[in-house]
Amino acid sequence: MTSPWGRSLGPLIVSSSDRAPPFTILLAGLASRSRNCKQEKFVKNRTRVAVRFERMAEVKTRLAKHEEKQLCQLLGNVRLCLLFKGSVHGFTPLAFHSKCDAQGPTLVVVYTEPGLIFGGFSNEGFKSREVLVKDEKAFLFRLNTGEKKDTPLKIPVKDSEAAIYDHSTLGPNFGNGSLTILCSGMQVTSSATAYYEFNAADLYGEDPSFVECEVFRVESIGDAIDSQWRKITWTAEEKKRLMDVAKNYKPALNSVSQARVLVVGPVGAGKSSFFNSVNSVFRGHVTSQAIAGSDATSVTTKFRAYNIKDGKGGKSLPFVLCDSMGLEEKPGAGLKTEDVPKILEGHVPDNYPFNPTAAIQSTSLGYIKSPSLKDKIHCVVFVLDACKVGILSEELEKQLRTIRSEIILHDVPHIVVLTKVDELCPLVAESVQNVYRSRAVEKQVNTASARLGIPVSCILPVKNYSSELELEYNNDILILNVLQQIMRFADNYFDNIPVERVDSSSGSAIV
Ligand SMILES: Nc1nc2c(ncn2[C@@H]2O[C@H](COP(=O)(O)OP(=O)(O)OP(=O)(O)O)[C@@H](O)[C@H]2O)c(=O)[nH]1
Ligand SMILES: [Mg+2]
Repeated sequence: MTSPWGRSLGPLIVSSSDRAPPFTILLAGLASRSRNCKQEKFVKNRTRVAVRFERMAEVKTRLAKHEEKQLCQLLGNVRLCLLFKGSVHGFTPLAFHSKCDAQGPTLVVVYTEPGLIFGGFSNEGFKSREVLVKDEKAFLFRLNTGEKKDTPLKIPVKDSEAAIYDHSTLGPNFGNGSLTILCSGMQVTSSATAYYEFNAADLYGEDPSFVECEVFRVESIGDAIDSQWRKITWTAEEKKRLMDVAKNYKPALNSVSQARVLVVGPVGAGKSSFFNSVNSVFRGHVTSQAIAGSDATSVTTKFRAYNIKDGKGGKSLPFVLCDSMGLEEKPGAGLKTEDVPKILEGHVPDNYPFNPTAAIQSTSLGYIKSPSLKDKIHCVVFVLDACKVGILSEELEKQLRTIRSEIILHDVPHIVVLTKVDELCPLVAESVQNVYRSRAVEKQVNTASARLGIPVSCILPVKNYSSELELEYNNDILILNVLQQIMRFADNYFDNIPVERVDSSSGSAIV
Protein backbone atom coordinates (compact mmCIF):
# COMPACT_ATOMS: atom_id res chain seq x y z
CA MET A 1 0.00 0.00 0.00
CA THR A 2 1.36 3.43 -0.81
CA SER A 3 0.51 6.90 0.40
CA PRO A 4 -0.60 9.62 -2.02
CA TRP A 5 3.04 10.66 -2.08
CA GLY A 6 4.19 7.24 -3.17
CA ARG A 7 5.76 6.11 0.08
CA SER A 8 5.08 2.60 1.21
CA LEU A 9 3.36 2.32 4.52
CA GLY A 10 4.36 0.19 7.47
CA PRO A 11 2.40 -2.77 8.78
CA LEU A 12 -0.90 -2.14 10.52
CA ILE A 13 -0.46 -2.14 14.24
CA VAL A 14 -3.56 -3.74 15.66
CA SER A 15 -4.55 -2.37 19.02
CA SER A 16 -6.00 -4.72 21.55
CA SER A 17 -6.41 -2.00 24.11
CA ASP A 18 -7.98 0.91 22.30
CA ARG A 19 -11.06 0.84 24.46
CA ALA A 20 -9.38 -0.68 27.46
CA PRO A 21 -9.54 1.01 30.81
CA PRO A 22 -6.79 3.47 31.54
CA PHE A 23 -3.99 1.73 33.34
CA THR A 24 -2.17 4.56 34.99
CA ILE A 25 -3.46 7.90 35.94
CA LEU A 26 -1.06 10.74 36.32
CA LEU A 27 -2.17 14.06 37.61
CA ALA A 28 -0.14 16.88 36.28
CA GLY A 29 1.29 17.99 39.58
CA LEU A 30 -2.02 19.22 40.79
CA ALA A 31 -2.51 17.37 44.01
CA SER A 32 0.66 18.85 45.38
CA ARG A 33 -0.43 22.41 44.88
CA SER A 34 -1.72 24.41 47.75
CA ARG A 35 -5.04 23.13 48.97
CA ASN A 36 -5.68 26.38 50.75
CA CYS A 37 -6.19 28.52 47.72
CA LYS A 38 -9.62 30.00 47.65
CA GLN A 39 -12.15 27.88 45.87
CA GLU A 40 -13.74 30.79 44.06
CA LYS A 41 -10.40 31.96 42.82
CA PHE A 42 -9.42 28.76 41.13
CA VAL A 43 -12.86 28.00 39.78
CA LYS A 44 -13.09 31.32 38.04
CA ASN A 45 -9.52 32.11 37.12
CA ARG A 46 -7.60 28.94 36.70
CA THR A 47 -7.75 26.01 34.39
CA ARG A 48 -6.43 22.58 34.98
CA VAL A 49 -5.13 19.78 32.88
CA ALA A 50 -4.60 16.22 33.94
CA VAL A 51 -2.82 13.54 31.98
CA ARG A 52 -3.73 9.90 32.01
CA PHE A 53 -2.79 6.91 29.98
CA GLU A 54 -4.70 4.11 28.33
CA ARG A 55 -3.45 0.76 29.67
CA MET A 56 0.18 1.44 28.83
CA ALA A 57 1.85 1.16 32.19
CA GLU A 58 5.31 1.36 30.76
CA VAL A 59 4.52 4.28 28.47
CA LYS A 60 4.89 7.74 29.86
CA THR A 61 4.46 11.08 28.22
CA ARG A 62 7.48 13.27 27.72
CA LEU A 63 5.52 16.31 28.76
CA ALA A 64 6.92 18.00 31.83
CA LYS A 65 4.70 19.78 34.34
CA HIS A 66 5.44 23.26 33.08
CA GLU A 67 4.65 22.07 29.56
CA GLU A 68 1.32 20.66 30.70
CA LYS A 69 0.66 24.02 32.29
CA GLN A 70 1.17 25.72 28.95
CA LEU A 71 -1.24 23.28 27.37
CA CYS A 72 -3.78 24.45 29.97
CA GLN A 73 -3.52 27.88 28.51
CA LEU A 74 -4.31 26.50 25.08
CA LEU A 75 -6.97 23.95 25.92
CA GLY A 76 -8.64 25.08 29.12
CA ASN A 77 -9.97 22.69 31.72
CA VAL A 78 -9.18 19.31 30.20
CA ARG A 79 -7.77 15.88 30.80
CA LEU A 80 -5.27 14.48 28.33
CA CYS A 81 -5.35 10.78 27.65
CA LEU A 82 -2.26 9.41 25.91
CA LEU A 83 -3.37 7.28 22.96
CA PHE A 84 -0.29 6.99 20.83
CA LYS A 85 3.45 7.26 21.11
CA GLY A 86 5.47 6.96 17.92
CA SER A 87 8.45 5.26 19.56
CA VAL A 88 6.11 2.55 20.88
CA HIS A 89 3.49 2.19 18.15
CA GLY A 90 5.45 3.18 15.07
CA PHE A 91 5.87 6.44 13.18
CA THR A 92 3.34 5.56 10.47
CA PRO A 93 -0.08 6.85 9.44
CA LEU A 94 -1.57 3.40 9.94
CA ALA A 95 -0.27 3.13 13.48
CA PHE A 96 -1.60 6.61 14.16
CA HIS A 97 -5.07 5.86 12.79
CA SER A 98 -5.30 2.48 14.52
CA LYS A 99 -4.81 4.18 17.87
CA CYS A 100 -6.29 7.61 17.38
CA ASP A 101 -9.34 7.28 15.12
CA ALA A 102 -12.76 8.12 16.57
CA GLN A 103 -11.36 9.52 19.80
CA GLY A 104 -12.93 12.98 19.56
CA PRO A 105 -10.86 16.11 20.17
CA THR A 106 -7.23 15.19 19.55
CA LEU A 107 -3.90 16.82 20.36
CA VAL A 108 -0.76 15.91 18.45
CA VAL A 109 2.53 16.75 20.15
CA VAL A 110 5.90 16.54 18.40
CA TYR A 111 9.27 16.68 20.15
CA THR A 112 12.50 17.65 18.41
CA GLU A 113 16.05 16.73 19.34
CA PRO A 114 16.95 20.32 20.33
CA GLY A 115 13.94 20.36 22.69
CA LEU A 116 11.22 22.11 20.72
CA ILE A 117 7.67 20.95 21.34
CA PHE A 118 4.98 21.75 18.81
CA GLY A 119 1.96 20.22 17.13
CA GLY A 120 -1.69 20.70 16.42
CA PHE A 121 -5.12 20.33 17.91
CA SER A 122 -8.28 19.26 16.15
CA ASN A 123 -11.59 19.46 17.92
CA GLU A 124 -13.13 17.21 15.26
CA GLY A 125 -10.41 14.58 15.62
CA PHE A 126 -9.51 11.86 13.15
CA LYS A 127 -11.68 9.04 11.79
CA SER A 128 -10.12 8.14 8.44
CA ARG A 129 -13.00 10.01 6.79
CA GLU A 130 -10.92 10.55 3.64
CA VAL A 131 -12.07 14.20 3.40
CA LEU A 132 -11.05 17.72 4.31
CA VAL A 133 -12.66 18.51 7.64
CA LYS A 134 -14.02 21.85 8.78
CA ASP A 135 -12.91 22.65 12.31
CA GLU A 136 -13.18 26.16 13.69
CA LYS A 137 -11.38 25.26 16.90
CA ALA A 138 -8.30 23.70 15.32
CA PHE A 139 -4.91 25.29 15.92
CA LEU A 140 -1.20 24.71 15.66
CA PHE A 141 1.05 25.48 18.58
CA ARG A 142 4.56 25.56 19.90
CA LEU A 143 5.25 25.44 23.60
CA ASN A 144 7.62 27.95 25.02
CA THR A 145 10.65 25.94 26.03
CA GLY A 146 12.85 28.99 26.41
CA GLU A 147 13.93 30.77 29.58
CA LYS A 148 10.51 31.92 30.72
CA LYS A 149 8.67 28.73 29.84
CA ASP A 150 5.30 30.37 30.06
CA THR A 151 3.33 31.60 27.07
CA PRO A 152 2.92 29.12 24.23
CA LEU A 153 2.58 30.16 20.60
CA LYS A 154 -0.89 29.49 19.21
CA ILE A 155 -1.69 29.63 15.52
CA PRO A 156 -5.47 29.40 15.11
CA VAL A 157 -6.87 27.97 11.92
CA LYS A 158 -7.37 30.80 9.41
CA ASP A 159 -9.66 29.13 6.93
CA SER A 160 -11.45 26.46 8.90
CA GLU A 161 -12.92 24.72 5.84
CA ALA A 162 -9.85 22.49 5.62
CA ALA A 163 -8.54 22.58 9.15
CA ILE A 164 -7.45 18.96 8.80
CA TYR A 165 -7.20 16.49 5.97
CA ASP A 166 -8.41 13.31 7.60
CA HIS A 167 -7.18 10.43 5.45
CA SER A 168 -6.33 6.86 6.41
CA THR A 169 -3.09 6.94 4.45
CA LEU A 170 -1.92 10.19 6.00
CA GLY A 171 -0.84 11.01 9.50
CA PRO A 172 -2.13 14.16 11.19
CA ASN A 173 -2.40 16.61 8.33
CA PHE A 174 -3.32 20.15 9.34
CA GLY A 175 -4.65 22.47 6.65
CA ASN A 176 -4.24 20.15 3.67
CA GLY A 177 -0.46 20.12 3.88
CA SER A 178 0.19 23.21 6.04
CA LEU A 179 1.72 20.88 8.59
CA THR A 180 1.87 17.12 8.15
CA ILE A 181 3.15 14.75 10.79
CA LEU A 182 3.88 11.01 10.51
CA CYS A 183 3.56 11.13 6.75
CA SER A 184 7.32 11.04 6.20
CA GLY A 185 8.61 8.93 9.03
CA MET A 186 10.24 11.11 11.65
CA GLN A 187 10.11 14.34 9.70
CA VAL A 188 7.35 16.90 9.54
CA THR A 189 6.57 18.69 6.32
CA SER A 190 5.00 22.06 5.89
CA SER A 191 3.96 24.17 2.97
CA ALA A 192 2.17 27.46 2.52
CA THR A 193 -1.58 27.02 2.34
CA ALA A 194 -4.40 29.40 3.11
CA TYR A 195 -5.56 27.38 6.09
CA TYR A 196 -2.94 28.30 8.68
CA GLU A 197 -0.69 31.32 8.53
CA PHE A 198 2.67 30.71 10.14
CA ASN A 199 6.37 30.65 9.70
CA ALA A 200 7.64 27.05 9.79
CA ALA A 201 10.77 28.12 11.66
CA ASP A 202 8.58 29.43 14.50
CA LEU A 203 7.17 25.97 14.97
CA TYR A 204 10.14 23.66 14.62
CA GLY A 205 13.18 25.73 13.76
CA GLU A 206 15.30 24.80 10.75
CA ASP A 207 15.30 21.05 11.10
CA PRO A 208 12.04 19.21 10.24
CA SER A 209 13.16 15.98 11.90
CA PHE A 210 11.76 14.95 15.25
CA VAL A 211 12.46 12.33 17.90
CA GLU A 212 9.00 11.63 19.29
CA CYS A 213 5.35 12.14 18.52
CA GLU A 214 2.57 11.68 21.06
CA VAL A 215 -1.16 11.93 20.48
CA PHE A 216 -3.68 12.60 23.22
CA ARG A 217 -7.43 12.45 23.44
CA VAL A 218 -8.58 15.72 24.96
CA GLU A 219 -11.40 15.25 27.42
CA SER A 220 -13.21 18.30 28.59
CA ILE A 221 -13.65 18.47 32.31
CA GLY A 222 -15.80 21.53 32.09
CA ASP A 223 -16.16 24.24 34.64
CA ALA A 224 -17.30 23.70 38.13
CA ILE A 225 -20.99 23.86 38.85
CA ASP A 226 -21.83 26.96 40.87
CA SER A 227 -23.44 25.17 43.76
CA GLN A 228 -22.99 21.65 45.06
CA TRP A 229 -25.49 19.25 43.48
CA ARG A 230 -25.47 17.30 46.73
CA LYS A 231 -25.28 19.35 49.85
CA ILE A 232 -22.42 18.52 52.15
CA THR A 233 -21.31 20.65 55.05
CA TRP A 234 -17.55 20.86 55.21
CA THR A 235 -16.90 21.70 58.82
CA ALA A 236 -15.16 20.08 61.76
CA GLU A 237 -18.55 19.97 63.54
CA GLU A 238 -20.01 18.02 60.66
CA LYS A 239 -17.15 15.54 60.83
CA LYS A 240 -17.77 15.07 64.54
CA ARG A 241 -21.50 14.68 63.96
CA LEU A 242 -20.97 12.03 61.30
CA MET A 243 -18.48 10.19 63.51
CA ASP A 244 -21.01 10.19 66.33
CA VAL A 245 -23.70 8.87 63.99
CA ALA A 246 -21.39 5.97 63.08
CA LYS A 247 -20.34 5.26 66.68
CA ASN A 248 -23.90 5.34 67.97
CA TYR A 249 -25.38 3.33 65.14
CA LYS A 250 -27.39 0.33 66.26
CA PRO A 251 -28.77 -2.21 63.81
CA ALA A 252 -32.55 -2.27 63.96
CA LEU A 253 -32.57 -5.90 65.15
CA ASN A 254 -31.42 -6.83 68.66
CA SER A 255 -29.88 -10.08 67.50
CA VAL A 256 -27.37 -8.23 65.35
CA SER A 257 -24.81 -5.92 66.92
CA GLN A 258 -22.82 -5.05 63.81
CA ALA A 259 -23.92 -4.34 60.24
CA ARG A 260 -21.85 -6.47 57.85
CA VAL A 261 -20.94 -4.68 54.69
CA LEU A 262 -19.47 -6.43 51.64
CA VAL A 263 -17.11 -4.45 49.43
CA VAL A 264 -16.92 -5.77 45.86
CA GLY A 265 -15.62 -4.50 42.53
CA PRO A 266 -13.01 -4.75 39.80
CA VAL A 267 -9.31 -5.25 40.51
CA GLY A 268 -7.59 -2.11 41.70
CA ALA A 269 -10.81 -0.12 42.13
CA GLY A 270 -9.89 0.86 45.68
CA LYS A 271 -11.84 -1.68 47.78
CA SER A 272 -9.10 -2.31 50.34
CA SER A 273 -8.26 1.39 50.35
CA PHE A 274 -11.88 2.17 51.17
CA PHE A 275 -11.68 0.00 54.27
CA ASN A 276 -8.32 1.57 55.15
CA SER A 277 -9.82 5.02 54.70
CA VAL A 278 -12.77 4.34 57.01
CA ASN A 279 -10.41 2.74 59.50
CA SER A 280 -8.10 5.76 59.28
CA VAL A 281 -10.87 8.21 60.09
CA PHE A 282 -11.65 6.40 63.35
CA ARG A 283 -8.05 5.59 64.20
CA GLY A 284 -7.13 9.27 63.88
CA HIS A 285 -4.30 8.74 61.42
CA VAL A 286 -3.74 7.11 58.05
CA THR A 287 -3.69 3.31 58.33
CA SER A 288 -3.01 0.49 55.89
CA GLN A 289 -4.25 -2.61 57.65
CA ALA A 290 -5.56 -4.05 54.38
CA ILE A 291 -2.81 -4.39 51.82
CA ALA A 292 -3.58 -2.09 48.92
CA GLY A 293 -1.69 -1.50 45.72
CA SER A 294 -1.61 -2.12 42.00
CA ASP A 295 -0.85 -5.38 40.31
CA ALA A 296 -1.96 -7.24 37.22
CA THR A 297 -4.18 -9.43 39.40
CA SER A 298 -6.02 -8.74 42.63
CA VAL A 299 -3.77 -7.76 45.51
CA THR A 300 -6.47 -8.97 47.89
CA THR A 301 -6.70 -12.74 47.72
CA LYS A 302 -8.61 -13.55 50.92
CA PHE A 303 -12.05 -12.73 52.21
CA ARG A 304 -11.48 -10.43 55.18
CA ALA A 305 -14.08 -9.23 57.67
CA TYR A 306 -12.55 -6.14 59.28
CA ASN A 307 -13.66 -4.77 62.60
CA ILE A 308 -13.06 -1.08 63.06
CA LYS A 309 -12.12 0.29 66.45
CA ASP A 310 -13.00 3.67 67.87
CA GLY A 311 -9.39 4.78 68.25
CA LYS A 312 -6.43 2.56 69.13
CA GLY A 313 -7.63 -0.06 71.63
CA GLY A 314 -11.13 1.44 71.54
CA LYS A 315 -14.29 -0.60 71.32
CA SER A 316 -15.42 -2.12 68.04
CA LEU A 317 -17.72 0.03 66.00
CA PRO A 318 -21.14 -1.30 65.03
CA PHE A 319 -20.17 -2.28 61.50
CA VAL A 320 -17.79 -4.71 59.82
CA LEU A 321 -16.33 -4.08 56.38
CA CYS A 322 -15.75 -7.27 54.38
CA ASP A 323 -13.06 -6.95 51.71
CA SER A 324 -13.03 -9.24 48.69
CA MET A 325 -10.85 -10.20 45.77
CA GLY A 326 -11.11 -8.00 42.68
CA LEU A 327 -13.20 -8.98 39.66
CA GLU A 328 -11.30 -9.64 36.46
CA GLU A 329 -12.20 -9.91 32.80
CA LYS A 330 -10.15 -13.04 32.19
CA PRO A 331 -11.88 -16.34 32.84
CA GLY A 332 -10.37 -18.22 35.77
CA ALA A 333 -9.07 -15.02 37.36
CA GLY A 334 -10.32 -12.82 40.17
CA LEU A 335 -13.39 -13.25 42.35
CA LYS A 336 -15.83 -15.85 41.08
CA THR A 337 -19.32 -14.39 40.85
CA GLU A 338 -20.60 -17.74 42.19
CA ASP A 339 -18.88 -16.97 45.50
CA VAL A 340 -20.97 -13.85 46.03
CA PRO A 341 -24.26 -15.55 47.05
CA LYS A 342 -22.28 -17.66 49.54
CA ILE A 343 -20.75 -14.52 51.00
CA LEU A 344 -24.16 -12.82 51.15
CA GLU A 345 -25.62 -15.80 53.00
CA GLY A 346 -22.77 -15.79 55.52
CA HIS A 347 -21.18 -19.12 54.56
CA VAL A 348 -17.72 -17.70 53.88
CA PRO A 349 -15.36 -17.53 56.86
CA ASP A 350 -12.95 -14.71 57.63
CA ASN A 351 -9.58 -15.29 55.94
CA TYR A 352 -11.06 -17.62 53.33
CA PRO A 353 -8.53 -17.76 50.43
CA PHE A 354 -10.51 -17.15 47.25
CA ASN A 355 -9.95 -19.67 44.50
CA PRO A 356 -10.41 -18.00 41.10
CA THR A 357 -10.85 -21.37 39.41
CA ALA A 358 -13.33 -22.99 41.79
CA ALA A 359 -16.25 -21.58 43.76
CA ILE A 360 -16.47 -22.19 47.49
CA GLN A 361 -18.15 -25.53 48.35
CA SER A 362 -19.95 -26.68 51.47
CA THR A 363 -16.93 -28.98 51.94
CA SER A 364 -14.44 -26.10 51.77
CA LEU A 365 -12.34 -25.50 54.89
CA GLY A 366 -14.13 -23.28 57.41
CA TYR A 367 -17.39 -23.18 55.42
CA ILE A 368 -20.09 -21.88 57.76
CA LYS A 369 -22.90 -24.38 57.33
CA SER A 370 -25.64 -22.64 59.32
CA PRO A 371 -24.96 -18.94 59.32
CA SER A 372 -27.13 -16.72 61.48
CA LEU A 373 -28.45 -13.30 60.61
CA LYS A 374 -25.39 -11.61 62.07
CA ASP A 375 -23.12 -13.54 59.65
CA LYS A 376 -25.03 -12.45 56.58
CA ILE A 377 -24.26 -9.38 54.52
CA HIS A 378 -26.57 -6.47 55.29
CA CYS A 379 -25.34 -3.98 52.70
CA VAL A 380 -23.13 -4.25 49.62
CA VAL A 381 -20.81 -1.55 48.38
CA PHE A 382 -19.78 -1.77 44.73
CA VAL A 383 -16.45 -0.01 44.41
CA LEU A 384 -15.64 1.40 40.98
CA ASP A 385 -12.79 3.55 39.77
CA ALA A 386 -14.39 6.84 38.70
CA CYS A 387 -11.92 7.17 35.84
CA LYS A 388 -12.89 3.82 34.39
CA VAL A 389 -16.66 3.59 34.62
CA GLY A 390 -17.13 4.95 31.12
CA ILE A 391 -14.81 2.36 29.61
CA LEU A 392 -15.68 -0.57 31.81
CA SER A 393 -15.39 -3.69 29.66
CA GLU A 394 -18.56 -5.53 28.71
CA GLU A 395 -17.31 -8.57 30.62
CA LEU A 396 -16.87 -6.62 33.85
CA GLU A 397 -20.24 -4.94 33.40
CA LYS A 398 -21.77 -8.39 32.93
CA GLN A 399 -20.15 -9.69 36.11
CA LEU A 400 -21.28 -6.65 38.08
CA ARG A 401 -24.84 -7.05 36.80
CA THR A 402 -24.79 -10.78 37.66
CA ILE A 403 -23.65 -9.94 41.18
CA ARG A 404 -26.32 -7.28 41.46
CA SER A 405 -29.00 -9.79 40.45
CA GLU A 406 -27.84 -12.06 43.28
CA ILE A 407 -27.84 -9.14 45.69
CA ILE A 408 -31.40 -8.25 44.68
CA LEU A 409 -32.46 -11.88 45.08
CA HIS A 410 -31.06 -11.76 48.61
CA ASP A 411 -32.83 -8.45 49.33
CA VAL A 412 -29.60 -6.70 50.22
CA PRO A 413 -29.51 -2.91 49.75
CA HIS A 414 -26.48 -1.71 47.82
CA ILE A 415 -24.64 1.41 46.87
CA VAL A 416 -21.86 2.28 44.45
CA VAL A 417 -18.77 4.10 45.65
CA LEU A 418 -16.80 5.86 42.94
CA THR A 419 -13.18 6.10 44.04
CA LYS A 420 -10.24 8.10 42.69
CA VAL A 421 -12.29 11.20 42.00
CA ASP A 422 -9.07 13.10 42.68
CA GLU A 423 -7.56 11.43 39.63
CA LEU A 424 -10.68 11.99 37.60
CA CYS A 425 -10.95 15.69 38.18
CA PRO A 426 -8.21 18.20 38.93
CA LEU A 427 -10.74 20.38 40.72
CA VAL A 428 -11.24 17.59 43.22
CA ALA A 429 -7.49 16.97 43.44
CA GLU A 430 -7.22 20.59 44.43
CA SER A 431 -9.89 20.27 47.09
CA VAL A 432 -12.24 17.42 47.92
CA GLN A 433 -14.81 20.10 48.72
CA ASN A 434 -15.32 20.40 44.96
CA VAL A 435 -16.50 16.85 44.55
CA TYR A 436 -20.16 17.83 44.16
CA ARG A 437 -19.28 20.82 42.03
CA SER A 438 -17.24 18.85 39.51
CA ARG A 439 -18.99 18.21 36.21
CA ALA A 440 -16.58 15.34 35.57
CA VAL A 441 -17.70 13.61 38.76
CA GLU A 442 -21.35 14.28 38.01
CA LYS A 443 -20.88 12.78 34.55
CA GLN A 444 -19.26 9.62 35.90
CA VAL A 445 -21.97 9.22 38.52
CA ASN A 446 -24.55 9.30 35.72
CA THR A 447 -22.47 6.90 33.63
CA ALA A 448 -22.18 4.44 36.51
CA SER A 449 -25.92 4.67 37.03
CA ALA A 450 -26.61 3.94 33.36
CA ARG A 451 -24.12 1.09 33.10
CA LEU A 452 -25.18 -0.76 36.23
CA GLY A 453 -28.83 0.26 36.31
CA ILE A 454 -28.42 1.63 39.82
CA PRO A 455 -30.16 4.92 40.72
CA VAL A 456 -27.99 8.03 40.89
CA SER A 457 -29.04 8.49 44.51
CA CYS A 458 -27.15 5.27 45.36
CA ILE A 459 -23.88 6.40 43.79
CA LEU A 460 -21.39 8.22 45.99
CA PRO A 461 -17.97 9.57 45.09
CA VAL A 462 -15.09 9.17 47.50
CA LYS A 463 -11.43 10.02 47.68
CA ASN A 464 -9.60 7.26 49.51
CA TYR A 465 -6.44 7.86 51.44
CA SER A 466 -3.77 6.77 48.98
CA SER A 467 -0.75 9.06 49.10
CA GLU A 468 -1.36 11.13 52.21
CA LEU A 469 0.41 10.67 55.52
CA GLU A 470 -2.04 12.72 57.54
CA LEU A 471 -5.83 12.86 57.66
CA GLU A 472 -7.60 15.69 55.89
CA TYR A 473 -10.97 16.59 57.33
CA ASN A 474 -12.69 17.17 53.98
CA ASN A 475 -11.69 13.65 52.96
CA ASP A 476 -12.97 12.35 56.26
CA ILE A 477 -16.32 14.05 55.76
CA LEU A 478 -16.77 12.49 52.32
CA ILE A 479 -15.81 9.05 53.65
CA LEU A 480 -18.14 9.45 56.63
CA ASN A 481 -20.97 10.50 54.35
CA VAL A 482 -20.60 7.23 52.50
CA LEU A 483 -20.55 5.38 55.81
CA GLN A 484 -23.72 7.13 56.93
CA GLN A 485 -25.43 5.99 53.74
CA ILE A 486 -24.17 2.43 54.25
CA MET A 487 -25.67 2.34 57.73
CA ARG A 488 -28.98 3.73 56.53
CA PHE A 489 -29.08 1.07 53.81
CA ALA A 490 -28.14 -1.69 56.25
CA ASP A 491 -31.11 -0.58 58.32
CA ASN A 492 -33.28 -1.02 55.25
CA TYR A 493 -32.08 -4.63 55.15
CA PHE A 494 -33.20 -5.14 58.74
CA ASP A 495 -36.47 -3.33 58.03
CA ASN A 496 -37.24 -6.02 55.47
CA ILE A 497 -37.07 -8.77 58.09
CA PRO A 498 -40.26 -9.05 60.13
CA VAL A 499 -39.30 -9.24 63.82
CA GLU A 500 -41.40 -12.35 64.42
CA ARG A 501 -39.44 -14.14 61.70
CA VAL A 502 -36.17 -13.92 63.61
CA ASP A 503 -35.27 -16.89 65.78
CA SER A 504 -34.27 -15.20 69.03
CA SER A 505 -31.96 -18.03 70.14
CA SER A 506 -29.82 -18.16 67.00
CA GLY A 507 -30.55 -14.74 65.57
CA SER A 508 -31.34 -16.46 62.27
CA ALA A 509 -34.07 -15.15 60.06
CA ILE A 510 -36.75 -17.82 59.71
CA VAL A 511 -37.44 -17.80 56.01
N1 LIG B 1 -5.58 8.73 43.97
C1 LIG B 1 -6.30 7.74 44.48
N2 LIG B 1 -5.77 6.52 44.52
C2 LIG B 1 -6.53 5.54 45.05
C3 LIG B 1 -7.81 5.77 45.56
N3 LIG B 1 -8.31 4.59 46.01
C4 LIG B 1 -7.35 3.68 45.80
N4 LIG B 1 -6.27 4.24 45.22
C5 LIG B 1 -5.04 3.57 44.80
O1 LIG B 1 -5.42 2.55 43.87
C6 LIG B 1 -4.61 1.42 44.03
C7 LIG B 1 -5.48 0.19 44.22
O2 LIG B 1 -6.16 0.32 45.46
P1 LIG B 1 -6.64 -0.95 46.30
O3 LIG B 1 -7.35 -0.44 47.49
O4 LIG B 1 -5.55 -1.91 46.50
O5 LIG B 1 -7.67 -1.56 45.28
P2 LIG B 1 -8.47 -2.93 45.42
O6 LIG B 1 -9.78 -2.72 44.79
O7 LIG B 1 -8.47 -3.40 46.83
O8 LIG B 1 -7.57 -3.86 44.51
P3 LIG B 1 -7.47 -5.48 44.50
O9 LIG B 1 -7.43 -5.96 45.88
O10 LIG B 1 -6.19 -5.70 43.74
O11 LIG B 1 -8.67 -5.95 43.73
C8 LIG B 1 -3.69 1.71 45.21
O12 LIG B 1 -2.45 2.13 44.70
C9 LIG B 1 -4.38 2.82 45.94
O13 LIG B 1 -3.47 3.67 46.62
C10 LIG B 1 -8.36 7.09 45.48
O14 LIG B 1 -9.50 7.39 45.87
N5 LIG B 1 -7.54 8.04 44.94
MG1 LIG C 1 -7.83 -5.15 47.68
